[in-house]
Amino acid sequence: QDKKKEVDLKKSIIPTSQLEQSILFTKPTISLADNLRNSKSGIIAEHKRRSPSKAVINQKVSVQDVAISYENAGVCGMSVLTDGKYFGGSLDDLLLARASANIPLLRKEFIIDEYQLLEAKSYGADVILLIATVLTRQEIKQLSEFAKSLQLDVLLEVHNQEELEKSIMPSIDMLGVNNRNLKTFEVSTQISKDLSELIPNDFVKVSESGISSIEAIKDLQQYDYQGFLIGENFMKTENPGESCIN
Ligand code: IGP
Repeated sequence: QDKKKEVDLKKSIIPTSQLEQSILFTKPTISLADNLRNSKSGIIAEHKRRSPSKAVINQKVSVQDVAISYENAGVCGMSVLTDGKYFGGSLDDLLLARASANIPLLRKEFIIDEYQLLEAKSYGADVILLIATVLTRQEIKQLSEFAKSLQLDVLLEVHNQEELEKSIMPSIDMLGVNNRNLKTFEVSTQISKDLSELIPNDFVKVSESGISSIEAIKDLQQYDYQGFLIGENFMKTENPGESCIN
């Protein structure tokens, strides 16, 4: 597996002990879950240059400008893609976003190893994403408990009932339903609506992907969603933060 090799390689370049000594490692985190519970809009705005389903979204605007404009727009948090291969992101993007905005930052990555959580923390993340499709229940438990020990919030992403049922545990803060099927790239908010009543109320519910209108958000709010993860719709414009307000 490519990701595994990449993680093993990085472990030998920057050892764990060095990550733990970084200045950001000791910085208190800001809770995205708390922000979403106290917000009306519930927007989590994403920085995304490209994706497997869309070659180029925005290669021009800098991650710093995006972070500043999202913060000014009053979003609850920002998601930063750090995967290079499929999304053209990097950990440097996370660091630059951290230097530019004082809002909760989500490290958007395919996480399979505790090392990536130490990286997330030392590059300034407040929140991490775990994707149920690629993890067993045991792995979800181990990674989420480790994230909580680092004071990171945990957003767990599911796409169907089976993934949801295997993922329910106290170390998860937010449950995200991805409206995009990662295998077929098909997008429909119906999946968020269908799974809503199966998500226990102690989790903050987040609807992810393919959201492009206020109407869609209002509709999902009827199903108890408090968070809305939006990337392409903001990033495809020249000024992502401005499109956030309109
Ligand atoms: C944002 P959109 O359709 O608004 O650009 O989607 C976000 O939900 C999407 O980028 C995403 C994602 C992921 C990317 C959701 N889960 C997992 C990579 C990996």
